[in-house]
Amino acid sequence: MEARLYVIPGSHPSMAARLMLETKGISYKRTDLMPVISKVALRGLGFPRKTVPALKLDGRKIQGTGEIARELDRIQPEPPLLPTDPARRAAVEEAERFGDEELQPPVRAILWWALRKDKAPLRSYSEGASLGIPIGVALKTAGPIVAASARFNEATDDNVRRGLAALPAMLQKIDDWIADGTIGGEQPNVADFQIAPSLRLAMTLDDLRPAIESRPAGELAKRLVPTYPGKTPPILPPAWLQPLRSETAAA
Ligand SMILES: N[C@@H](CCC(=O)N[C@@H](CS)C(=O)NCC(=O)O)C(=O)O
Repeated sequence: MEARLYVIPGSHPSMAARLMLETKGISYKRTDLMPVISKVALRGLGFPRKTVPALKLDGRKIQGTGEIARELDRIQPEPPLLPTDPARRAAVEEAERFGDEELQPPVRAILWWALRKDKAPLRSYSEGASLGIPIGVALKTAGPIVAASARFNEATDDNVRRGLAALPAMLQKIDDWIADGTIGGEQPNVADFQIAPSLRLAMTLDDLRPAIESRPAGELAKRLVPTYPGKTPPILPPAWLQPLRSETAAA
């Protein structure tokens, strides 16, 4: 089987796809793409949409974490990413949907907001990546890419404030799913792999890590994704972090 995964360094859904391939024991090659340029590259490669992760599997093109998970279960059923029991599958799919649609976007917006304010941490997110050009050159030309990514991902002040305010309830939801066994089991499922990388990416921001790392959600993220590239020193306005401060105090 020939597998090649197209990713953006530091991208949380890309990390989800990497973990899914690894848990299945499927060996694959990886192509690292720069954000924004990735959109053109993926269309040029014949993928129907413009986002990573995108997987070429024996010439077939599979795109998006959800599609990739289902295709991997089809070609390699063990260990399963989706449970077969209907009630359990519905619970896992709801947690997966939440991770994909509700958790991924604010984490992405918060990070691009921070990188637009200060591009210096960008280098840390490219650790271990191979972009086809020297990393120093890539970073020197990163200004327009960061600006465009912040725009595409709606990294406005209002949106980021809303995302930060919503985070405590999202973390509680994840802790509750861990407590009731929907996620956090010995054998990770599709929702574990969807949620943990987003938490892990959020934890690369010094502003967010204290509110996440010591609760069950943070423990799960560290267990499933022991290392994650990137580190952003404190940058968010303290007033915006107020909703998370009370979380840290309660933890
Ligand atoms: N919900 C989709 C999201 C995919 C997505 O939005 N990926 C981002 C990277 S995290 C992307 O490709 N963005 C294009 C860009 O940054 O230029 C999934 O889980 O596959």
